[in-house]
Amino acid sequence: MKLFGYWRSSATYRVRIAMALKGLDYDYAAVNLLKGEQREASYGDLNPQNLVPALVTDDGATLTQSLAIIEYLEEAFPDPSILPAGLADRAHARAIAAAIACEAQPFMNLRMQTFLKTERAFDETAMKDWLNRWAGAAMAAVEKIVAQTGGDYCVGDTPTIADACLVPQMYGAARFSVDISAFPRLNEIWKRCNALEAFRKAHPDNQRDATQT
Ligand SMILES: N[C@@H](CCC(=O)N[C@@H](CS)C(=O)NCC(=O)O)C(=O)O
Repeated sequence: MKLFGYWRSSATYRVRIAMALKGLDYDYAAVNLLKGEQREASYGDLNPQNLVPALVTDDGATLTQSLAIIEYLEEAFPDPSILPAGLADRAHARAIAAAIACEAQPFMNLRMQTFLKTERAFDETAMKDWLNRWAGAAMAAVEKIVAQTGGDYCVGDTPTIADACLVPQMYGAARFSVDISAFPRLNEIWKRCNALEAFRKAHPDNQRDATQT
């Protein structure tokens, strides 16, 4: 398999965590978002949305959207599973993943921030307010959900797709000055995940394009 991504991309980071939890090897192609390589025609052929990640499977299929890629990995390589055992818990884990991927992360996206800064004259303070208002609110809801579903991790006591989404979200939120101190349960789980080898391996700083800015 070949993963197209960027070291700091939280959506790519999710897929790297899922791959690492499942012990999967893959080739990696760095797409430098700051240089706009996601908008080059060759990459657009792979992902018409011009977003990372994309995964080319061993069968030659090109997959996009991190949650769809993670679900593919779960079905293609079910052991170890990154979904909880119970049906309701599986839905909880998917709901947390979706709350982060659909309702929190999009506000932190490069193209969104570039638009606000360059076309709407947002300064650092306005940007911080925007991110806290929208991404922060979505994360506050996840903090409440996890208070009901969580054990050591977001759902129960084993890392799942929910943790694969939470950890990159916390990393990005901290980077963009979202007040993550308001989320004690999420911080606790983030810290616990970061102590695991799979999460260490998937961390942005440990990618070979980590110096690209
Ligand atoms: N919903 C998509 C989001 C993908 C996404 O937003 N990728 C960002 C990096 S995290 C990207 O490629 N941004 C490029 C840009 O904004 O131009 C997924 O989960 O894969």
